[in-house]
Amino acid sequence: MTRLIFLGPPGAGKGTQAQTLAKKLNIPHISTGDILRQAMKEQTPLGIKAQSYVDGGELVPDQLVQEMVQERLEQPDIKSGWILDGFPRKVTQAVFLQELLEKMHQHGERVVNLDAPDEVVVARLLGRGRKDDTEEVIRRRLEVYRAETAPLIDYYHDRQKLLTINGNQSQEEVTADLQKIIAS
Ligand code: B4P
Repeated sequence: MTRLIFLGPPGAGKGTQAQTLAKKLNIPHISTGDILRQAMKEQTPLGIKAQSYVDGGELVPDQLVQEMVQERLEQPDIKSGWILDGFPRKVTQAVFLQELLEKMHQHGERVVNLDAPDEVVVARLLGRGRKDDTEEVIRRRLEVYRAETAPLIDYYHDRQKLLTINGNQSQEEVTADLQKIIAS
């Protein structure tokens, strides 16, 4: 049973790899960024509340994201495994997730830390050009990553759940490393 969390700075390849792997393993890819972007596009109450945070490169408040993730993890398709991409992004979210997974008997997850240097991720994101991919917003997302998300590396390392992969390789090389590490 594959239950994976993807961690890493913006642009490290979380979304890219999570999507590829989920397809290969035929399990759901749950991306909080994608769910938020869809909600913003449809102008749902969640999307309206989230918009200014995402546009500014800030994290959306925990309660909104946590409710969204809980709702998604309560769908029947997660029984065969899942990949969480972009959640948790803070220690408070990680604690919430751990309690939720234990309650749902869905624990045993592993955490993939996908890393790449700042210059590489900035160049990738500028090349993609999403609305929140301007240089100023990318710099803010990196600051938020270092302050809020990077502490999760120690958090999961201490719990013996952490696997680290070099994201500064071609997409195919990263996928190959991922498949090796998951199989081991
Ligand atoms: P996300 O959608 O999660 O965006 P991201 O961190 O920028 O990474 P993404 O997964 O999209 O990019 P990837 O590295 O795959 O979050 C967006 C916003 O939503 C956040 O800023 C926040 O506001 C909000 N949010 C989401 N989750 C939240 C949470 N839990 N709590 C609070 N707020 C939350 O790819 C980037 C680019 O690199 C692509 O163009 C790709 O093609 C390219 N690329 C990937 N791998 C490559 C490789 N190996 N070589 C070359 N290019 C590569």
